[in-house]
Amino acid sequence: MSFSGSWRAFKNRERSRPPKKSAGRKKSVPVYTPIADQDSNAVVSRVFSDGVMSYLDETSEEVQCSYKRSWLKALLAQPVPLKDRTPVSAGDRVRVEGIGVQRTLTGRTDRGKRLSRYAPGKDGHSAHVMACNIDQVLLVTSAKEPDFNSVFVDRVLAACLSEGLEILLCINKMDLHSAFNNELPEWNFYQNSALKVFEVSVLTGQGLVELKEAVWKKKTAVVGLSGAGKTSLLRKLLGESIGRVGAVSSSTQKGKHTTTTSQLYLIDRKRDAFAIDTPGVREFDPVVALEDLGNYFTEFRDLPCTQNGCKHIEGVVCDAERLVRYPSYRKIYLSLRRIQNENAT
Ligand SMILES: Nc1nc2c(ncn2[C@@H]2O[C@H](COP(=O)(O)OP(=O)(O)OP(=O)(O)O)[C@@H](O)[C@H]2O)c(=O)[nH]1
Ligand SMILES: [Mg+2]
Ligand SMILES: [Zn+2]
Repeated sequence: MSFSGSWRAFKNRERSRPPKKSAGRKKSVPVYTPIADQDSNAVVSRVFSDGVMSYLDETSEEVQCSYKRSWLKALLAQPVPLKDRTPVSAGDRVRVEGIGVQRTLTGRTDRGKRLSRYAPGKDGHSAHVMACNIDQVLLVTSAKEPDFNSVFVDRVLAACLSEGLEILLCINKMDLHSAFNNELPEWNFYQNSALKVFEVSVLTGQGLVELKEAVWKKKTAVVGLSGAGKTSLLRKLLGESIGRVGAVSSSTQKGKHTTTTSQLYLIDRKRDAFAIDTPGVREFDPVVALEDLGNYFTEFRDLPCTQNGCKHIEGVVCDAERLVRYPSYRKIYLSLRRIQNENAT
């Protein structure tokens, strides 16, 4: 099967098909069953509108395949609280059948830990699963160009903590950082928390040995704002031939969205280690329950008002307001509340 339009257009095509002659008889809902891990034989490396690229376990060859139609239909018929933007994502364990240009994806295993954000669309928000079956997230920020953004960090942290993912916080472009009057860096809060923080520079090589050690044997998703240097870093860690690197705009100091879709790179042919480069996103709204957001701001947990069920929002003066990350919490809470209200209507 092949379809050259968008994923949404494909779904609509499925819906708008004329009723079959058997209309009137009760329609059976196609049965969807995830495959067992031992029945998978490939890992998805990249997702397109009409199919995927995946690495075959046996040869590590990266091959293109389309979706088996009946499988896709059954998957789409599943009732879920929040739809996924695409049927599979980078890191998914799948079964690929056939050879050459006839290869089809015929099944997907149940997923392990994933990194997701809300993705806006015409019919409300869906879940953009940026990477799945991962152990950890390498959150790449930069000291400058673009400026360090702690709200973005807190958004990704919430997504990781809700999934139980390990977090490596990387501050890249340390060559552009200058500490005036011994001022504490903007990421000082995180250095004093339980997070692993790596100050690095692709340009000078600072901190890269330690970072390589931390990703070498793991399944890692690399995430961050456009232009922070995710692909540049991966090139240093995995080899210069991968991906494309793009300059930061000199007027806005923002990246130009050089990486446009998640791409998995195998580190270990035995499928035990890989890194997924993700596209720099402008917005990152973590897919977490609103009432749980406070749990991911660990310093809020022991506040007396938290113990009394306060969500630190409704205009009542509360203990959380004096905390460093309160403005960040409030921003994320309000954007999630807006999205979840929109999706409910
Ligand atoms: N000064 C300096 N520049 C760097 C460093 N690392 C990366 N850059 C530059 O930053 C720019 C953006 O790098 P990319 O690797 O494309 O950034 P990205 O995070 O992958 O961006 P997207 O793919 O758009 O999400 C390029 O011009 C890099 O050369 C660094 O350590 N220091
Ligand atoms: Mg990139
Ligand atoms: Zn409170």
